[in-house]
Amino acid sequence: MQLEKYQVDEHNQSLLAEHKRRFEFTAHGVANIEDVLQKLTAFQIAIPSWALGTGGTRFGRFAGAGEPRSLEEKIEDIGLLHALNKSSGAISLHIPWDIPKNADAIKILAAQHGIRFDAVNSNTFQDQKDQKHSYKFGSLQHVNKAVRDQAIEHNLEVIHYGKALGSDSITVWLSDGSCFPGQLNFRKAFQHTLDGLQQVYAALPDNWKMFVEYKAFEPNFYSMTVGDWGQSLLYASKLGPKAYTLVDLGHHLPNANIEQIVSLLLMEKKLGGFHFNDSKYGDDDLTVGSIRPYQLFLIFNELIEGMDARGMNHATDLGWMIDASHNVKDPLEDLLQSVEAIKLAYAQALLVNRRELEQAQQENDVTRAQEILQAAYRTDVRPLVAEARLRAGAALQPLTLFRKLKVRTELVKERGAKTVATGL
Ligand code: RM4
Ligand code: MN
Ligand code: MN
Repeated sequence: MQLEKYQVDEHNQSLLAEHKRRFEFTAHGVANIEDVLQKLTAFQIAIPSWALGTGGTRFGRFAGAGEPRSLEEKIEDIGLLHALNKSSGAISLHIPWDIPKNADAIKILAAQHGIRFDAVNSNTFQDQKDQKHSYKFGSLQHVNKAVRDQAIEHNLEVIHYGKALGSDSITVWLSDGSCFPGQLNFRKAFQHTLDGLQQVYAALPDNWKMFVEYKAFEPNFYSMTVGDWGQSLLYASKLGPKAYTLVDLGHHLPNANIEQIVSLLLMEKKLGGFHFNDSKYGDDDLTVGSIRPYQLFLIFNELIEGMDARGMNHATDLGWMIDASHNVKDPLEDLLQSVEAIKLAYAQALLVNRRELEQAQQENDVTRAQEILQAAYRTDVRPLVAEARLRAGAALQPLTLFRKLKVRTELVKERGAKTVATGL
């Protein structure tokens, strides 16, 4: 299914008068409105290839209908999202769930939808059919060199696929760790992992980055070999300037101060990218902004502060990706909601009066500091994000239009009701 421009235009026309009223009301109070709108338009969020189908838990998976059956159909799905919001102009591939068999054809298809290739992801947390050695007891950390070599080889293959598609980064998330005390020699596990990552790092093309993603627990429940930002930073520092820490919002212990982590990583020039999602308990992979929108705003507040301090480009200097799982909602609707939540938090953070905040901090005026942050957070920025979309040729209300055009029904007609996408 392809969205036609006239469909977006008709939708926008019907909402335009009301939108203008609301936009002018909010814009009135924003001194640098054009700058804010331009930044919002430039900000793109990569969609993970593994999140276009219905996800599951270890208890079961309730497949949706009309799920993409191939990488081509996944790209078409992201094309639909991007046509609706002009904010999802990138895809992040997970190998081997989505192997581009004909890279040139895939590249052309993506370009037709205005989509580029973001970080490629390796997978050494599952055993694949015909795989020689098992990852049951880890991959890069493994006591057996043959297993480690196999995992290194896989990462090199992922880089190879990424190169063919014009990607410029690899995300390595390892499920390595241990489930019971005594199972693992922590020091040896770290050294093996470092050695493996060094070999992968050595194969990176000059313009590439490597993102080392950490996670506090699961699937290993006693220790994780890249368990927190300290360990990730240690690897990234030892690896070299092309290696960075990747922050996945769901990968922390409860109540971790993620905004502080972000601020310090940025200061150290070691923050590379983000996996957005939301959670109540752990790696819940829920819709961004559905549980803790204020925390998301505070994270963006530190991102902007830290990036501006270093003169970084908000849109291009870090990797912005969603990493979510859609167990009960339509994946495309869920992704539209997530992208919207990210943009709202970004817009709110752009409204923070930084000069006044700095002054309040200097004067230890704690009350004023809170007022400044919350004044920005409590601004209804939905009309600003909608205006940025309108100017980019997207829909004023992507979700409304998605439902009005019965996109999922169309996809079911094309693909059938019993389709299952690759992924978790
Ligand atoms: C992990 C982690 C990785 C993702 C896999 C599917 O928990 O978040 O980024 O690639 O899940
Ligand atoms: Mn992740
Ligand atoms: Mn995760």
